[in-house]
Amino acid sequence: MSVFYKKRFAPLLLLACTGAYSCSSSEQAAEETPTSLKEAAEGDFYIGAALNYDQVYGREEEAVALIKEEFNTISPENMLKMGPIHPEQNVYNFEPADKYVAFGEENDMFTIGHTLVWHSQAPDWIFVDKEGNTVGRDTLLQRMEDHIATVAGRYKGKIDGWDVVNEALEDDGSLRQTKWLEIIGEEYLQKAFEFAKEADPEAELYYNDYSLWKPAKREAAVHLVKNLQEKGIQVDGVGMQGHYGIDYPSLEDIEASINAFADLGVKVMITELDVDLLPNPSNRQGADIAMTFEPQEGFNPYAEGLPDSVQQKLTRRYADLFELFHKHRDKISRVTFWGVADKHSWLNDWPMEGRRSYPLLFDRDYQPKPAYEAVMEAVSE
Ligand code: 9MR
Repeated sequence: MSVFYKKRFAPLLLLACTGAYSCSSSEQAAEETPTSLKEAAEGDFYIGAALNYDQVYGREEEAVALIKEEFNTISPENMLKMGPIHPEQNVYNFEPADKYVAFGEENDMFTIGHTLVWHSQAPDWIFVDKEGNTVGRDTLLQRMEDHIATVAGRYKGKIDGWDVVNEALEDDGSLRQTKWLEIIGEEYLQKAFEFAKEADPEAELYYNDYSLWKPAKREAAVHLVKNLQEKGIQVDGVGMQGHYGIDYPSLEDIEASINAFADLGVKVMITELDVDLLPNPSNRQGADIAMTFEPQEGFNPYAEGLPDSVQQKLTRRYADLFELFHKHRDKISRVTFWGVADKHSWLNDWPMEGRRSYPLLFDRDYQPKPAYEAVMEAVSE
């Protein structure tokens, strides 16, 4: 019996097994069959999704129902980033973030904060003075501290884990040349973690990045975390953003990184998971949002729907990924999808606008895809 079949019919069997009726062993087995992703992975890792504005405002009922049913951890896709929440020096836009955090609390979910320090979506004001000149090191450190104290402080005890620093590395393993690095120097990494610890001593603190399966980037992330640990800085986990393709990266590369980060004694998390199966306009891999392309003919091949053969490839890919995650369930604390249903995925517009993308487990009508079933099977083993 397929998992999806059992998911739909388990409640009926459960009903039939109560009262005067006794159950056969297959009926009993169906009773124990998990009926959601979170239930299937219970005891192994949390399973989550990133929420968008409509979802936290309750404007997308079908998605909200799925989130409550399937997931036990949530991430904010955009509302806690520095630009949206702190658009001007003395202006904070807390409302969407408050709603997000309240949703997590009401539904008893492991609630993630994303993200305190990132080069992208940092508001322009933060790096310049009133005359538009680049600020000095002390000023930027002060602003960073104020931001972290205000935002992480506001959600103290409510946000369970923070992506403290996001995407500080280039794919070749060098430190990304950002304003944070340019103005403060390498110490900005340490400071971000220190300020976060001060703002909420109980929250878990993470380093989060994409393409951490690449050997050079893996080594660099290990070095980065080790460096912080040697300075006595608390780092609780590494988030491996899972912006993967249908045929890259290899499972071996992902596995090597899971092992390398676990060897540091920190939690490993698969964050931002989605599988892109649309044609690749360049050789790009990863999630550098600055890398975009003008729409071109031939690059939106599944505008009318996904052929069965491609659906099957996606299903196989998800099965392979989750078999790997299941194998390493002693190291992995959380797997979070970057979105709920295909409809709203950022991959409909990146790296090329207006495409029809199919990267998640739920289709545009919020129905589970065959890949959902494959994931249920893989984590239920
Ligand atoms: O999914 C997010 C998209 O809606 C935003 O426009 C974009 C720019 O802020 O960020 C996307 O999320 C990114 C995440 O915050 C960090 N890793 C890469 C993700 C995909 O770009």
